[in-house]
Amino acid sequence: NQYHVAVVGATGAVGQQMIQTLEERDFPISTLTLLSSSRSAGKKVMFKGQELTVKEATPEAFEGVQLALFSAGGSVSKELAPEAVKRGAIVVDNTSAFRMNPEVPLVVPEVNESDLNDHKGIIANPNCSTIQMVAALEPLKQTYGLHKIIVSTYQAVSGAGANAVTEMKEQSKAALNGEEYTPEILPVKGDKKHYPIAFNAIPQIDVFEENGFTYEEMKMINETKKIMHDAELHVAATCVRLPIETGHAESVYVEIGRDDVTVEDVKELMKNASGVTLKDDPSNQVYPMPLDAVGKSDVFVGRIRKDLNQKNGFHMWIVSDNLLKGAAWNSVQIAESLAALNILK
Ligand code: 11C
Repeated sequence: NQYHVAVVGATGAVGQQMIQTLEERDFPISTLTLLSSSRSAGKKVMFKGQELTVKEATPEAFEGVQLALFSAGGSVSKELAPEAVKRGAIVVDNTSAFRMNPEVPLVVPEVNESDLNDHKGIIANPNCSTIQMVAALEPLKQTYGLHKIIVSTYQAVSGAGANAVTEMKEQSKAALNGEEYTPEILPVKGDKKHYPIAFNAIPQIDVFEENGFTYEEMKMINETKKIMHDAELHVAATCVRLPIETGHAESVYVEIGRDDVTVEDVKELMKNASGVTLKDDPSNQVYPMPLDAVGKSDVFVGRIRKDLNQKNGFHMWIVSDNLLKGAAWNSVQIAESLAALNILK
Protein backbone atom coordinates (compact mmCIF):
# COMPACT_ATOMS: atom_id res chain seq x y z
CA ASN A 1 0.00 0.00 0.00
CA GLN A 2 0.98 3.59 -0.63
CA TYR A 3 -0.59 6.49 1.21
CA HIS A 4 -1.50 10.12 0.68
CA VAL A 5 0.39 11.78 3.55
CA ALA A 6 0.20 15.39 4.75
CA VAL A 7 2.72 17.18 6.96
CA VAL A 8 1.25 20.19 8.76
CA GLY A 9 3.89 22.67 9.92
CA ALA A 10 6.11 21.60 7.02
CA THR A 11 8.49 24.55 7.29
CA GLY A 12 9.06 24.28 11.07
CA ALA A 13 12.02 22.59 12.76
CA VAL A 14 10.08 19.39 13.55
CA GLY A 15 8.15 19.44 10.23
CA GLN A 16 11.42 19.54 8.30
CA GLN A 17 12.72 16.58 10.31
CA MET A 18 9.45 14.72 9.65
CA ILE A 19 9.85 15.16 5.88
CA GLN A 20 13.48 14.04 6.05
CA THR A 21 12.58 11.04 8.22
CA LEU A 22 9.74 9.99 5.85
CA GLU A 23 12.30 10.09 3.02
CA GLU A 24 15.04 8.22 4.93
CA ARG A 25 12.60 5.52 6.07
CA ASP A 26 11.18 5.27 2.55
CA PHE A 27 7.66 5.42 4.02
CA PRO A 28 5.25 4.29 1.27
CA ILE A 29 3.86 7.61 0.00
CA SER A 30 1.76 8.08 -3.13
CA THR A 31 1.27 11.85 -2.59
CA LEU A 32 2.95 14.15 -0.07
CA THR A 33 0.99 17.31 0.75
CA LEU A 34 2.97 19.94 2.65
CA LEU A 35 0.93 22.42 4.66
CA SER A 36 1.71 25.46 6.79
CA SER A 37 0.36 28.80 7.91
CA SER A 38 -0.46 31.31 5.16
CA ARG A 39 2.81 33.08 6.08
CA SER A 40 4.96 30.15 4.95
CA ALA A 41 2.72 28.97 2.09
CA GLY A 42 4.49 29.14 -1.26
CA LYS A 43 7.87 28.06 0.14
CA LYS A 44 9.58 25.18 -1.67
CA VAL A 45 10.72 22.01 0.10
CA MET A 46 12.68 19.10 -1.42
CA PHE A 47 11.39 15.54 -1.04
CA LYS A 48 13.09 12.62 -2.80
CA GLY A 49 14.73 14.94 -5.32
CA GLN A 50 11.49 16.77 -6.14
CA GLU A 51 10.63 20.33 -5.26
CA LEU A 52 7.24 20.53 -3.52
CA THR A 53 5.35 23.76 -2.86
CA VAL A 54 3.99 24.29 0.64
CA LYS A 55 0.26 25.10 0.68
CA GLU A 56 -1.84 26.87 3.26
CA ALA A 57 -3.39 24.52 5.82
CA THR A 58 -7.16 24.82 5.41
CA PRO A 59 -9.88 22.23 6.14
CA GLU A 60 -10.24 21.54 2.39
CA ALA A 61 -6.50 20.83 2.06
CA PHE A 62 -7.13 17.46 3.80
CA GLU A 63 -9.42 16.10 1.05
CA GLY A 64 -8.05 12.65 0.12
CA VAL A 65 -5.35 12.67 2.82
CA GLN A 66 -5.03 9.29 4.62
CA LEU A 67 -2.38 10.19 7.18
CA ALA A 68 -1.67 13.68 8.55
CA LEU A 69 1.36 14.44 10.73
CA PHE A 70 0.76 17.66 12.66
CA SER A 71 3.47 19.82 14.22
CA ALA A 72 2.32 23.41 13.85
CA GLY A 73 1.35 24.26 17.42
CA GLY A 74 -1.59 23.32 19.63
CA SER A 75 -4.10 25.84 18.27
CA VAL A 76 -3.60 24.66 14.66
CA SER A 77 -4.06 21.04 15.78
CA LYS A 78 -7.22 21.89 17.75
CA GLU A 79 -8.73 23.59 14.74
CA LEU A 80 -7.58 21.38 11.87
CA ALA A 81 -6.99 17.85 13.25
CA PRO A 82 -10.78 17.24 13.58
CA GLU A 83 -11.21 18.58 10.01
CA ALA A 84 -8.62 16.09 8.73
CA VAL A 85 -10.33 13.24 10.63
CA LYS A 86 -13.73 14.28 9.26
CA ARG A 87 -12.28 13.83 5.76
CA GLY A 88 -11.03 10.31 6.55
CA ALA A 89 -7.45 10.90 7.67
CA ILE A 90 -5.69 9.43 10.70
CA VAL A 91 -3.89 12.23 12.52
CA VAL A 92 -0.61 11.86 14.41
CA ASP A 93 -0.38 15.05 16.45
CA ASN A 94 2.91 16.25 17.89
CA THR A 95 1.39 18.99 20.08
CA SER A 96 -0.01 18.82 23.61
CA ALA A 97 -3.55 19.63 22.34
CA PHE A 98 -5.03 16.12 22.72
CA ARG A 99 -2.46 14.17 24.75
CA MET A 100 -4.43 13.85 27.96
CA ASN A 101 -7.80 13.32 26.22
CA PRO A 102 -8.93 9.82 27.33
CA GLU A 103 -10.21 9.14 23.79
CA VAL A 104 -6.76 9.76 22.30
CA PRO A 105 -3.97 7.16 22.46
CA LEU A 106 -0.63 8.68 23.55
CA VAL A 107 1.97 6.43 22.02
CA VAL A 108 5.65 5.54 22.17
CA PRO A 109 5.80 2.40 19.99
CA GLU A 110 8.41 0.64 22.16
CA VAL A 111 6.08 1.04 25.16
CA ASN A 112 2.40 0.95 24.16
CA GLU A 113 2.08 0.31 20.42
CA SER A 114 -1.13 -1.69 20.92
CA ASP A 115 -2.94 1.43 22.20
CA LEU A 116 -3.06 2.48 18.53
CA ASN A 117 -5.89 -0.02 18.05
CA ASP A 118 -8.16 2.18 20.20
CA HIS A 119 -7.75 5.33 18.14
CA LYS A 120 -10.75 7.41 17.07
CA GLY A 121 -8.92 9.37 14.40
CA ILE A 122 -6.33 11.25 16.44
CA ILE A 123 -3.16 9.77 17.96
CA ALA A 124 -0.94 11.96 20.12
CA ASN A 125 2.83 12.01 20.07
CA PRO A 126 4.13 12.69 23.61
CA ASN A 127 6.42 15.51 24.76
CA CYS A 128 10.08 14.96 23.79
CA SER A 129 11.41 14.73 27.33
CA THR A 130 8.73 12.16 28.21
CA ILE A 131 9.38 9.96 25.16
CA GLN A 132 13.07 9.31 25.77
CA MET A 133 12.49 8.61 29.46
CA VAL A 134 9.68 6.07 29.03
CA ALA A 135 11.46 4.32 26.15
CA ALA A 136 14.44 3.67 28.44
CA LEU A 137 12.41 2.79 31.57
CA GLU A 138 9.78 0.48 30.02
CA PRO A 139 12.13 -2.57 29.99
CA LEU A 140 12.73 -2.05 33.75
CA LYS A 141 8.98 -1.81 34.35
CA GLN A 142 8.27 -4.95 32.28
CA THR A 143 10.97 -7.02 33.99
CA TYR A 144 11.00 -5.79 37.60
CA GLY A 145 8.07 -3.40 38.06
CA LEU A 146 8.49 0.35 38.55
CA HIS A 147 7.33 2.33 41.61
CA LYS A 148 8.98 5.73 41.50
CA ILE A 149 10.71 8.05 39.02
CA ILE A 150 12.51 11.27 39.96
CA VAL A 151 13.90 13.08 36.93
CA SER A 152 15.89 16.26 36.39
CA THR A 153 16.25 17.38 32.78
CA TYR A 154 18.99 19.24 30.92
CA GLN A 155 17.00 20.35 27.88
CA ALA A 156 18.19 21.75 24.58
CA VAL A 157 17.06 25.09 23.20
CA SER A 158 15.70 23.64 19.93
CA GLY A 159 12.83 22.28 22.04
CA ALA A 160 11.66 25.89 22.28
CA GLY A 161 11.84 26.39 18.51
CA ALA A 162 14.19 27.70 15.85
CA ASN A 163 13.84 31.32 17.05
CA ALA A 164 15.08 30.36 20.48
CA VAL A 165 18.16 28.73 18.93
CA THR A 166 18.86 31.96 17.04
CA GLU A 167 18.45 33.89 20.29
CA MET A 168 20.97 31.62 22.04
CA LYS A 169 23.55 32.01 19.26
CA GLU A 170 23.15 35.79 19.03
CA GLN A 171 23.35 36.15 22.82
CA SER A 172 26.46 33.97 22.97
CA LYS A 173 28.23 36.10 20.35
CA ALA A 174 27.17 39.31 22.09
CA ALA A 175 28.31 38.03 25.47
CA LEU A 176 31.73 37.00 24.11
CA ASN A 177 32.09 40.42 22.48
CA GLY A 178 31.11 42.14 25.70
CA GLU A 179 28.02 43.65 24.01
CA GLU A 180 24.62 44.35 25.61
CA TYR A 181 21.64 42.19 24.65
CA THR A 182 18.01 41.89 25.67
CA PRO A 183 16.56 38.38 26.03
CA GLU A 184 13.18 38.25 24.27
CA ILE A 185 12.12 34.60 23.99
CA LEU A 186 13.32 32.24 26.72
CA PRO A 187 12.24 30.85 29.05
CA VAL A 188 8.75 31.22 27.52
CA LYS A 189 7.79 33.51 24.63
CA GLY A 190 4.61 34.88 26.16
CA ASP A 191 5.69 35.08 29.82
CA LYS A 192 6.31 38.33 31.73
CA LYS A 193 10.08 38.07 32.11
CA HIS A 194 12.87 36.82 29.87
CA TYR A 195 16.32 35.64 30.91
CA PRO A 196 19.57 35.00 29.02
CA ILE A 197 20.18 31.40 27.96
CA ALA A 198 23.81 31.99 26.88
CA PHE A 199 26.15 30.75 29.65
CA ASN A 200 23.13 30.12 31.89
CA ALA A 201 20.73 27.43 33.20
CA ILE A 202 17.03 28.32 33.41
CA PRO A 203 14.87 26.19 35.73
CA GLN A 204 11.68 27.06 33.85
CA ILE A 205 10.37 25.31 30.74
CA ASP A 206 6.87 26.46 29.82
CA VAL A 207 4.62 28.32 32.26
CA PHE A 208 4.13 27.68 35.98
CA GLU A 209 1.08 25.81 37.24
CA GLU A 210 -0.77 26.48 40.52
CA ASN A 211 1.13 23.63 42.25
CA GLY A 212 4.57 25.18 41.61
CA PHE A 213 5.53 22.70 38.88
CA THR A 214 5.91 23.98 35.31
CA TYR A 215 3.69 22.72 32.49
CA GLU A 216 6.70 20.84 31.04
CA GLU A 217 7.18 19.09 34.40
CA MET A 218 3.48 18.24 34.61
CA LYS A 219 3.59 16.90 31.04
CA MET A 220 6.40 14.52 32.05
CA ILE A 221 4.41 13.42 35.11
CA ASN A 222 0.98 12.97 33.53
CA GLU A 223 2.08 11.65 30.15
CA THR A 224 4.37 9.02 31.75
CA LYS A 225 1.47 7.65 33.83
CA LYS A 226 -0.78 7.50 30.77
CA ILE A 227 1.77 5.88 28.42
CA MET A 228 2.84 3.35 31.06
CA HIS A 229 -0.79 2.65 32.06
CA ASP A 230 -0.05 3.24 35.73
CA ALA A 231 -1.96 6.06 37.44
CA GLU A 232 -0.32 5.10 40.76
CA LEU A 233 3.28 5.51 39.54
CA HIS A 234 5.11 8.17 41.57
CA VAL A 235 6.72 10.65 39.18
CA ALA A 236 8.43 13.96 39.98
CA ALA A 237 10.24 16.17 37.48
CA THR A 238 12.43 19.28 37.47
CA CYS A 239 12.94 20.64 33.96
CA VAL A 240 15.87 22.91 33.17
CA ARG A 241 16.92 24.63 29.93
CA LEU A 242 20.64 24.70 29.11
CA PRO A 243 22.54 26.35 26.24
CA ILE A 244 22.62 23.14 24.18
CA GLU A 245 21.32 23.36 20.60
CA THR A 246 19.84 19.86 20.24
CA GLY A 247 19.65 16.75 22.44
CA HIS A 248 17.82 16.54 25.75
CA ALA A 249 19.64 14.88 28.66
CA GLU A 250 18.01 13.53 31.83
CA SER A 251 19.30 12.41 35.21
CA VAL A 252 16.80 9.78 36.33
CA TYR A 253 16.41 8.04 39.71
CA VAL A 254 14.06 5.04 39.75
CA GLU A 255 12.81 2.59 42.34
CA ILE A 256 11.94 -0.79 40.89
CA GLY A 257 9.92 -3.71 42.24
CA ARG A 258 12.88 -5.84 43.44
CA ASP A 259 15.84 -5.44 45.82
CA ASP A 260 18.21 -8.03 44.30
CA VAL A 261 18.85 -6.48 40.89
CA THR A 262 22.44 -5.55 39.95
CA VAL A 263 23.87 -2.87 37.68
CA GLU A 264 24.87 -5.68 35.28
CA ASP A 265 21.24 -6.87 35.15
CA VAL A 266 20.06 -3.37 34.23
CA LYS A 267 22.82 -2.98 31.62
CA GLU A 268 21.83 -6.30 30.07
CA LEU A 269 18.21 -5.14 29.85
CA MET A 270 19.23 -1.87 28.19
CA LYS A 271 21.48 -3.72 25.71
CA ASN A 272 18.50 -5.72 24.51
CA ALA A 273 15.88 -2.96 24.63
CA SER A 274 14.37 -1.88 21.35
CA GLY A 275 15.27 1.72 20.39
CA VAL A 276 17.81 1.98 23.21
CA THR A 277 21.62 2.04 22.95
CA LEU A 278 23.68 1.38 26.07
CA LYS A 279 26.73 3.65 26.28
CA ASP A 280 28.13 2.96 29.70
CA ASP A 281 31.81 2.35 30.35
CA PRO A 282 33.05 4.70 33.07
CA SER A 283 36.56 3.20 33.03
CA ASN A 284 36.93 4.51 29.48
CA GLN A 285 34.87 7.69 30.10
CA VAL A 286 32.08 6.41 27.84
CA TYR A 287 28.65 7.92 28.48
CA PRO A 288 25.94 9.56 26.33
CA MET A 289 26.10 13.29 25.51
CA PRO A 290 23.79 15.51 23.45
CA LEU A 291 26.45 16.26 20.81
CA ASP A 292 26.78 12.54 20.04
CA ALA A 293 23.01 11.94 20.00
CA VAL A 294 22.18 14.59 17.38
CA GLY A 295 20.88 13.05 14.15
CA LYS A 296 20.42 9.60 15.71
CA SER A 297 17.05 7.99 16.31
CA ASP A 298 17.93 5.94 19.40
CA VAL A 299 17.68 6.77 23.09
CA PHE A 300 21.13 6.53 24.74
CA VAL A 301 21.55 5.30 28.31
CA GLY A 302 24.61 5.38 30.54
CA ARG A 303 25.97 6.15 34.04
CA ILE A 304 23.87 3.31 35.47
CA ARG A 305 24.48 3.04 39.22
CA LYS A 306 22.77 1.25 42.09
CA ASP A 307 21.77 3.63 44.88
CA LEU A 308 24.08 3.39 47.89
CA ASN A 309 21.20 3.20 50.41
CA GLN A 310 18.05 2.15 48.60
CA LYS A 311 18.28 -1.51 47.50
CA ASN A 312 15.69 -1.09 44.73
CA GLY A 313 17.00 2.33 43.63
CA PHE A 314 18.99 3.03 40.44
CA HIS A 315 20.42 6.17 38.87
CA MET A 316 20.91 6.64 35.14
CA TRP A 317 21.55 9.24 32.45
CA ILE A 318 19.31 9.28 29.37
CA VAL A 319 20.05 11.32 26.23
CA SER A 320 18.25 11.59 22.89
CA ASP A 321 17.76 13.92 19.91
CA ASN A 322 14.65 15.87 20.97
CA LEU A 323 13.71 16.61 17.35
CA LEU A 324 13.97 12.94 16.26
CA LYS A 325 12.91 10.34 18.87
CA GLY A 326 11.40 13.26 20.79
CA ALA A 327 9.26 14.36 17.85
CA ALA A 328 9.70 13.55 14.15
CA TRP A 329 11.01 9.99 14.42
CA ASN A 330 8.44 8.95 17.05
CA SER A 331 5.66 10.36 14.80
CA VAL A 332 6.94 8.49 11.73
CA GLN A 333 7.44 5.37 13.87
CA ILE A 334 3.75 5.63 14.87
CA ALA A 335 2.90 5.93 11.15
CA GLU A 336 4.94 2.79 10.42
CA SER A 337 3.15 0.94 13.25
CA LEU A 338 -0.25 2.07 11.89
CA ALA A 339 0.67 0.63 8.50
CA ALA A 340 2.17 -2.59 9.94
CA LEU A 341 -0.89 -3.19 12.15
CA ASN A 342 -3.15 -2.60 9.15
CA ILE A 343 -4.88 0.25 10.98
CA LEU A 344 -3.86 2.58 8.16
CA LYS A 345 -5.52 1.00 5.15
C1 11C B 1 10.81 21.81 25.16
N1 11C B 1 9.65 19.73 25.54
O1 11C B 1 11.90 21.23 25.14
C2 11C B 1 9.52 21.05 24.98
C3 11C B 1 9.18 21.05 23.52
O2 11C B 1 4.75 19.59 24.26
O3 11C B 1 5.61 18.96 22.40
C4 11C B 1 8.01 20.16 23.15
C5 11C B 1 6.68 20.71 23.56
C6 11C B 1 5.61 19.69 23.39
O4 11C B 1 10.69 23.02 25.29
